[in-house]
Amino acid sequence: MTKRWKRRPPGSNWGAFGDDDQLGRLNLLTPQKVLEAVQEVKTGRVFSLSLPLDLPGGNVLNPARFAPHLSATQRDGKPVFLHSFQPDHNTTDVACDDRVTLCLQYSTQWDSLAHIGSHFDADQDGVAEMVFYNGYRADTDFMHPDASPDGQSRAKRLGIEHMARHGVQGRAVLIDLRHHFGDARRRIGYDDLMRVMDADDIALRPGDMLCLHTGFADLLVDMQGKPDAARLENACCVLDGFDDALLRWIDDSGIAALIADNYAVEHRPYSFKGDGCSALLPIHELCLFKLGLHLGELWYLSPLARWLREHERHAFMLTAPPLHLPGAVGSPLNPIATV
Ligand code: UVW
Repeated sequence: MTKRWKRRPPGSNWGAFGDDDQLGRLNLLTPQKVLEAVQEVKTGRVFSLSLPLDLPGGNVLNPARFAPHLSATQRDGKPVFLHSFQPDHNTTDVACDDRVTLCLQYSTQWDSLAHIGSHFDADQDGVAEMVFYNGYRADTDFMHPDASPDGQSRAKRLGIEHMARHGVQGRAVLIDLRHHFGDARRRIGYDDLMRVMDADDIALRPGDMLCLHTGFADLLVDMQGKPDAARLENACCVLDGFDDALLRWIDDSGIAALIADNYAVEHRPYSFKGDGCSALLPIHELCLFKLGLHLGELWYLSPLARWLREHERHAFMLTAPPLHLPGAVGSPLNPIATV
């Protein structure tokens, strides 16, 4: 396939991993990185980094996303739940069988590279089109629900299945912003991040996955499914997407994935910058659209952060595959840290 663009966005790496690449920076998760991760396993202890998927609870964080709805499958019009297969024939089996309606980005999640694109003139015809990482286009590479006979939507390219097939395992590093800045809302720019990394003597290597601990998911756990919107809007660290030095650092650091325990990694809602057309979510734009860098959100990092600090460590092995659900633009997951 020849490349899909004539002009790539400034600061993007389109083409760096091949014209047809759909993995982006996950290409940096090589067998070598898995071996490096294994070196970080000293005790064999594991941490589950997922919230229960019915948290945050309600839909105050995002009005379009609802808590999962579980129900039983049906057989002959009856729920298969506490179901006796053949009550008249002296069989002993009792069965439960269920299904779920699940907003894939409701709780602990990966954003695939199909999650956020941009209006950008990649084909240089003078008109901005909807385009995604590596030049994949809305008109040919996505199925809009209005254009599908049964109302389904689908990313025909860049869906979460590429991440699932590659597998997600490697060395990860946790930066404990909560320890340094507490639970009040603070926009973290390059200077803050460098100060914390210096203070905690954190060295990142190319191909590492970076986890930012802010304490936000811990607050959600404390709120027990009844999130306090006013409190959460002003809670915990978020990255400052309008700090150009921070954006440059994210690129230069060579990280393979960027993960946080807060709602969107970066601060939101933003107001427009006021100097022309710009992205509302600049870190999403940089990572998903320009660099092919997957974002993890609402991970539950607090117990791991505590343990790492107690043991004067910051690196661990991370195993974090998404669901293998072809065409999905995001996925819940149960990431595992091994220390
Ligand atoms: C949006 O809400 C657009 O995305 P995310 O969940 O990645 O912040």
